[in-house]
Amino acid sequence: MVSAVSAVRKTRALRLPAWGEPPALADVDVPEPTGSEVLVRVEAAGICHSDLHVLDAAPGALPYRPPFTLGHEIAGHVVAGSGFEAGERVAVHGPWGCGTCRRCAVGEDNYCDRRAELGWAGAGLGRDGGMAGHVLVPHARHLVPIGDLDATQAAPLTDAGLTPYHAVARLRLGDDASVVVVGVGGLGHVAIQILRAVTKARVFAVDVREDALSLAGRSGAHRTLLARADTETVLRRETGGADAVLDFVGSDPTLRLSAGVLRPGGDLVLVGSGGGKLTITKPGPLPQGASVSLPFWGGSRELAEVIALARTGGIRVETELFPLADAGEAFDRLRAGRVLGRAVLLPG
Ligand code: FEH
Ligand code: ZN
Ligand code: ZN
Repeated sequence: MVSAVSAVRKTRALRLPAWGEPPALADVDVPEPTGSEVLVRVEAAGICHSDLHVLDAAPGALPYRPPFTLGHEIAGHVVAGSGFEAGERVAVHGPWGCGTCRRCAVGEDNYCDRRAELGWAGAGLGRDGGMAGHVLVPHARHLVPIGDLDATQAAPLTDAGLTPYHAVARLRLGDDASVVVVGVGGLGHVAIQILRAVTKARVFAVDVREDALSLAGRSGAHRTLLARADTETVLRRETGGADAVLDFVGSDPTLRLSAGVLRPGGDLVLVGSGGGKLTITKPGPLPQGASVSLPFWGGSRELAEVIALARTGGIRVETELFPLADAGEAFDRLRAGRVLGRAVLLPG
């Protein structure tokens, strides 16, 4: 007779054991869903620069309480729980808010009004995430059906697709607009595809890496520029002043470049968490009438639109796949800037 103890199934998970410690693989109990929870068998989990920020955080810098499983870019299929049939293939909307405020009520957990009270930001961000064989999702409202979309596409799209999609959705771009994408990494290359899919803008891409600019070209950029001392001059001349600049790096130099190429009345969209600074004064580095926004992730309704766009072939994430057991190598490659597109873990 199988004892009750041995009947508990185990799943392999990449955990943050404590602040400042390296992530470690561990066999943890497969959680049982109760109430509104849904248990998902993870098929793929993307790795994001924000995961590095979590790993590098000093104790107390983030409101999370380790140990917890990492991973906020998740796709797989439902095992059990309320609201979905077992076997249905889903993407997980990674920001998990309070569930009761006006923002969470419409799936905008990314802007939850009570976020400061929660002690977490979502899957793999203070709550157990999806770099594991299974993930327990608090409510079916965080799940988006993906149909036959490959999970190694759906997982990274939950952030590398959703974040640029949400950033672009806020822009009002005329058919003759010029948009500059600064930084062609996991988010930037999808941003280029989204701009080409949903706008008529001319898309200019800037990066410091030749291989990233090749990816930008393959993603549909009309013009790619290797970042140099004259890049601002060249971009100002070729765009006549950019209607929008999406900065996916967010460093001092990229913010200076972004402000410098912006057209009067243009939109500076800061997405990257590079910690760069830009002084907003009048007069100052920004042109008259400029708007600055700091979009964060996106809503679950927008995620459904991203998945629909991917299912029609409108966008496709450049991925490099790693078994979960090789997560350490994947993180090292990302930290060294040697991942083209998005690294995706396969829990197996
Ligand atoms: C997640 C958590 C905290 C900061 C930034 C992020 C992004 O990766 C979400 O797009
Ligand atoms: Zn992320
Ligand atoms: Zn909320």
